[in-house]
Amino acid sequence: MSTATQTTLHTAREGYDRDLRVAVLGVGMMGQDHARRLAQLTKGARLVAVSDVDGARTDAVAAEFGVRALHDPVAAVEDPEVDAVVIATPGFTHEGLVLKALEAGKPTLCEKPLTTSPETSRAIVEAERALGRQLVQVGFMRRFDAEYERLRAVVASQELGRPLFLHCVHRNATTPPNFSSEMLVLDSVVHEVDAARFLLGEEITAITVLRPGRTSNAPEGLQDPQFVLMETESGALVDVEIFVNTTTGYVVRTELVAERGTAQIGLGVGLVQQSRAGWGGGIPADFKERFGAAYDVEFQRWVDAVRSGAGVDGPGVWDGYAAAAVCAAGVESLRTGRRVEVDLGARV
Ligand code: ISE
Repeated sequence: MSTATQTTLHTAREGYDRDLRVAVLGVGMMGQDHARRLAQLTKGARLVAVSDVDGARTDAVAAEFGVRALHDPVAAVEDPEVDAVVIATPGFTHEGLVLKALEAGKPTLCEKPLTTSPETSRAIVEAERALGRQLVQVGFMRRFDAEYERLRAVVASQELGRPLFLHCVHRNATTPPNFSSEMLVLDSVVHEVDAARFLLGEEITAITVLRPGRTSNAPEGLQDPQFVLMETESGALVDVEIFVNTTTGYVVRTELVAERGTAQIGLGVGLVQQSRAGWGGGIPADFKERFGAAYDVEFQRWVDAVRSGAGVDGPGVWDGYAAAAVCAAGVESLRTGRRVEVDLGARV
């Protein structure tokens, strides 16, 4: 590449021929994981700053990676030495930060949820549309998992015929403090919503959330497990067992039932060991372990897309909006016990 070309490739629209300078906003558990990924693994990217409402945590993580500590996340978005941002702050802060990033023309990888309501997510869809180019990718990492990609290819090839059911299992060992019954839908089932849309290539039109008997392992007042039934445009049904205090480990499994066969992912049959103690394998402790490789691929493809000027390579703001709309309907169903229809309105 000539020197003249090199000096022109330095904006989000044109792309970058040098390492992308990335700031991570929010360095709790997930943000720290992403900061490490950017600092140590992702090619073509350089972690340059971190920011968190917790000043001491910002300073500690910044020192660990030898990068700048920026205590104001908005200043981090606007910083001229930051090319792109990863948003891993709590969901309620996403709307303001994503809008700022759009205003500043900064490519953004925003952890799910895009925002906490369909209305605010829709406003972001419209703001990006007004800008005339894609700048925001949403962190639905399962789309980068090899098993999900294979299952999607099976559906797309139509070799098993029309999809009739997706049976999904989503189990966590425990929940963090203050995890509410609504969060089973907003924080956990949201992944199944996006995965179903990704696998089937269609929108969800209605959702019903049922309250089965509670496990005694769940904290007082938490409706755990829940059973979710979603309907799609083509008439396929997606059911989800969401159970987040199993005490055992992290299990995410999906079975497609189609006209001429079935296909399953997430069986977790990695290493099977035999010894005097018996035979068997391990269960991942959490999503960082189960989807670690998917996060790595997600970040690499995002950085490559931003450097090439494409902006995103994966789920965009429409996907974030659709998931927010289905989950809001799910929360309504959880509260009322009724089936709730989802109307996304016209695609913009
Ligand atoms: C968590 O926030 C995640 O995003 C995980 O992928 C999900 O499995 C878990 O249930 C959520 O709490």
